[in-house]
Parts: sequence; structure tokens; C-alpha cells
Amino acid sequence: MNKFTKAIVRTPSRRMADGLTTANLGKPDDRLARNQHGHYIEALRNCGLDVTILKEDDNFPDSTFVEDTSLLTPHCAIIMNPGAPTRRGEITEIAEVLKRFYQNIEFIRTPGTVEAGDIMMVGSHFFIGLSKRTNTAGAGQLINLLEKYDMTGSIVPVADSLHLKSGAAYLENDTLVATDRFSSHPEFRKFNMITIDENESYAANCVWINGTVLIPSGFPRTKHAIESRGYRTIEVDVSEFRKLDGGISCLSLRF
Ligand code: CIR
Repeated sequence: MNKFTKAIVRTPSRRMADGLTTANLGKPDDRLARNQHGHYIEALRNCGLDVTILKEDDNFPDSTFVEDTSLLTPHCAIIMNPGAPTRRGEITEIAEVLKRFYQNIEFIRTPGTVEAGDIMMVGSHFFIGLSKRTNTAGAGQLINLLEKYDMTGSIVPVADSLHLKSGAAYLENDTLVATDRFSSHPEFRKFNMITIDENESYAANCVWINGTVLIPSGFPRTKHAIESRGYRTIEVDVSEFRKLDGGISCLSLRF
């Protein structure tokens, strides 16, 4: 089982309202977003993580969604090549920051694109969603890099979700929480499944940290279903990030 000790987050950009979105939920409120981000950091600390907070980067409206920029494994960091052109530049500073923590740093390169919201870690295996942001060339490079460090990867189609982890999260203990669309996927059949109601699908983007599951607030059925499997949960209000298609996992790198 993985044990996380650290996390990296980035304060929301003051240009966050210009971020990419399909959500139709209106513009995020800057102050509220910062406030929610503060509570999110507290939740990470509550799970025992030492949190590095990067300062806001107003050149990149989506830069608070740090998860997409890199994959952090026990053996190496792999810097992504985001499929969204407006997000490509986010990786430059992340690669610098990660030098503090990693000796082995690898890169996904054009024409390959991968955003790490499409990567779900299950022990030393990584499921890679093929989405509008992650292409076959990128997934192929990623699998080769994982194999170089004795890990493995396999591809899962993502259909219309933004990322694989928009619809599924691995909660360790062979347990997966997922929306209908993902829970029926053949590669996931071997897991104990917590299937999320369609009207709570946003809560499928939750995150396991050392036995606790961080979930977005306002999804009581999902919370109950997860708790009934023996997990402690912490609810975090991320309404302002949801307006930009972002969720609980997107807001941090955990390693
Ligand atoms: C984007 O569209 O790239 C951002 N507005 C949201 C990214 C969410 N990240 C994630 O699901 N890992």
C-alpha cells in the first residue's frame, strides 16, 4: 500500500476565472476559491502530509490544478506534456520544483500528450485514460518510462469525461469508487466496486490519503458508501474549482 508523506499545491491564479471549462456553473469567486483552497490544505495536513505551497502563477489560469502537470512515483517523477495548449507552460516551474524532491526526472514529449488527471495509480500499475488531453503517443511514452523503473501501465478509454479520474478513484484495499461508466469497464472488474449515483458523479473524483478519503462536500450518498467500507472521510468544499471542471484530486500532487 502506498504511504504518502508530502503534497504540492499551488494557490489559485488571480486569473482563475479565465480557466478552461465545460461546466456551465458560472465564474469562480476568487476570494471564496482561496478560502476553499486553504481548507483543502488543512485537510491534506490532517492526513499527515507535509504541504509545499507554490505561489500563484497569473500566466496560467488553470495552474492551481497541479495534479495534471506530473506523475510522482516512488522511483521517479514524470513531467507531463498537457494536451491543453494553454496549460503546457505550467510544467516549466513544476519541473524545477520537483528537482528538490527527485533525482530521476523524466518527460513526456510532443507529439505525445498526457495530463496526469488521466493516470490512476494502483500499486505499481498505472491505468492511463485516453481522453481529449491524453493521446496514444503520450500513453505509449508513459508506459515505456514506467517500465524503465519496473512499473507497468495500461490504457483505458475515457469517452466524454475530462480525465479518467473525473470518474474513478482507487481507494487502495482493491477498492475502486467510480461512476457507472467506469465501473463496468472490463479492466476494473477485479476491484471491489463502490458505484456512485449518477447525480453524485462529481464525487467520484475523491482521493485516498493514508486511510482517509477526501471527498467534495454535498454528496451524502457517496460519503456514506465510502464510510460504510471502513474509511474515514473528510469533506472539502471545492465548489469554485468545480466551476472549472476541477475536483479534489486535481488540486494536489501527493507523494
Ligand atoms: C482544465 O480543463 O484543464 C482545468 N480547468 C481543470 C483540470 C482538472 N484537473 C483534473 O481533473 N485532474
